[in-house]
Amino acid sequence: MRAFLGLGSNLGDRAYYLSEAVAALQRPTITIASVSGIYETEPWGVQEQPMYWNQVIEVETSLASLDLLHICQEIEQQLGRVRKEHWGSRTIDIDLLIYDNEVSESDELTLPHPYLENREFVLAPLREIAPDLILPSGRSINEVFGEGKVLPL
Ligand code: PH2
Ligand code: MG
Ligand code: MG
Repeated sequence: MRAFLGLGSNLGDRAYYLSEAVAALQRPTITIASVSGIYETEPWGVQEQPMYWNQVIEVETSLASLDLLHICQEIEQQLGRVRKEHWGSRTIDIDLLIYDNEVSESDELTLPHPYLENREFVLAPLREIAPDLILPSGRSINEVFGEGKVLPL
């Protein structure tokens, strides 16, 4: 299956956490198909926190969506993520944005990611690596712009 993952970091060495997350995702069941550039982005939601660095990657995986989610969560743990405030600062966040055409609303996982089309910090890197993508709303990624300033590094 093809999936897109959103990576974000706004605590500590942001470049280190992003590159460690990409490296840790590489395993027999997950192939990294493309990696966007890094974008410096203003915090979305809770504004009083440091600037984020965000990146989106495309993966090809034999894992079911929940298994992929659990691997993302394990990697967040390994990279020192501490969950405090909702939408608060974090060393690394790995979100499952899109998993094939799967639509789900379980307690654990909502697919596609509920704020995908509102967040420019997700849309800009996604547009870079998947310019032909049709978003869950049925619109082309090239005609949808979210909120928040983003600056390619
Ligand atoms: N993640 C959030 C909340 N706000 N803002 C930016 N710019 N980048 C993020 O990755 C981000 C955010 C919750 O996951
Ligand atoms: Mg997130
Ligand atoms: Mg998350």
